[in-house]
Amino acid sequence: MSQLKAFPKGFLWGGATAANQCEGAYDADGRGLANVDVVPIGEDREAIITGKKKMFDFEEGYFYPAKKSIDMYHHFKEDIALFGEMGFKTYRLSIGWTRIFPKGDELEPNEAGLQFYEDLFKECHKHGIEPLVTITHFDCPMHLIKEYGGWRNRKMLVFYERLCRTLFTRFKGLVKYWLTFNEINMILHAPFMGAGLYFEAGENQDLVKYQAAHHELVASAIATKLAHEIDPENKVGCMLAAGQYYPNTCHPRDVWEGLQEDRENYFFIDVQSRGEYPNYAKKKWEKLGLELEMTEEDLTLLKKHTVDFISFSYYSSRVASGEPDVKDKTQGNIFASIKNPYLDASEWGWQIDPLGLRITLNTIWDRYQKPMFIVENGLGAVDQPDENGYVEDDYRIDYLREHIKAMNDAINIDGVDLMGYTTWGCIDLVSAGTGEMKKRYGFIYVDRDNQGNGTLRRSKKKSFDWYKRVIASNGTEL
Ligand code: P53
Repeated sequence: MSQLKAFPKGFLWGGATAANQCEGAYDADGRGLANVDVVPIGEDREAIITGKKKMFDFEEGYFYPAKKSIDMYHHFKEDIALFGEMGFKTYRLSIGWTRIFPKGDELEPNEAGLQFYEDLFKECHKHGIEPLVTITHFDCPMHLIKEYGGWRNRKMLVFYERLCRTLFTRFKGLVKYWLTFNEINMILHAPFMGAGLYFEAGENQDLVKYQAAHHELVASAIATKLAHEIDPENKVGCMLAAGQYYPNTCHPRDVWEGLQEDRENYFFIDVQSRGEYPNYAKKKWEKLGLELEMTEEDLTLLKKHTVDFISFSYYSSRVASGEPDVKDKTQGNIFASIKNPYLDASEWGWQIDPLGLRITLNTIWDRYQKPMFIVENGLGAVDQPDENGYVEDDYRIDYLREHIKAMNDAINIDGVDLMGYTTWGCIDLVSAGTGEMKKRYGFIYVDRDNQGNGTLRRSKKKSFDWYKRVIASNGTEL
């Protein structure tokens, strides 16, 4: 055990989940179908989440893990009590859009869906936990995809605004931290899962993706505006899938490539945080011959309603090469990256780099000077439970300890402003990338396998008590 300087007073320790990866109950109480429901486990998954293979409904011969997930819809009291026992200060969760608006374009919300989240937020407060709410974590109502083409359509602004107004009004006083879009840059890498985009043959995919991104960015600004109007206490954040690119060598060509790759991700945050499209983006569209549709009013909204804080997920750093023949890519991640020979990797090939987190924190801080929030970090691993469901997950503890130390260095040595830390999948849940249950991140084990077998029983892993002590000591006992 090492002694460290404490984290700032009021630091928001906790854990994170996403609706479709844990709630299950996909058709309960009037919930409508969403893109995240119809992505099956198995070899077609990647083609589906990237918008190459069409899957707009459940089909024979596939298993859809999100239908039931870990059924948190019916277990949330038990689960939140366990988070409370660990001493969580915050719990990041997302709203299932189709629980509130089953089709997406209705004028009136579904009361049962609102009541579910109201009960859930009240349960959080009962345990002294501040909810941190992602408005959309990859989900888009299927009806909006079939009728309007998802985020490619400008009408989405109206539907999203209605969702936000409903949430901010109904949950005023219960929720004050909001994230507009989970991993907004994922639209470029997983366009169907991230934004309900399916591509027709021969279509200019770049144009569709950037037009959809523009709609999301304006929607995010509208949400920020509304959140502040409805309750000045509200704090709104953007959310980036982060991870610094390193050049593969010190060849300037590789450094240049790394800069380009980083910009592809920071592009979104540049807009949400600084309020303007960066020149490099405009030049890129010009070069690709993309003419995006945007109004003066859009640009004013972007300029005026920038975010209060910057949140991001961090699992790994990445490597870029400007040399066309370098193809040694890591696996298991829709973000392309070259292998870094200095790093170990998880069982899914995600490279482990705690110093990369410190580098990423400093880079984002230097770029924006806004408070930051790490809202996802963790190790997806295979766990071996004993007959009581106990797992000795020292590998997970090691991963988290090193990342928490890196955060501590960034705060106490480098002086970045970090509000909080929520580990990903604080309770085991369905993997977004692969659809597996076997890829576990939790402090709490859930008895369920890739095929959907299991009792759903919850049990504490070794990391449960470890994280409890980390929080109780405000990060000094690791
Ligand atoms: P899984 C890829 C790269 C970075 C973040 O991922 C990613 C992904 C998607 O696989 O997504 C985030 O479950 C996302 C979560 C997701 C988590 O990372 O594939 O916000 O929904 O579960 C971990 O191991």
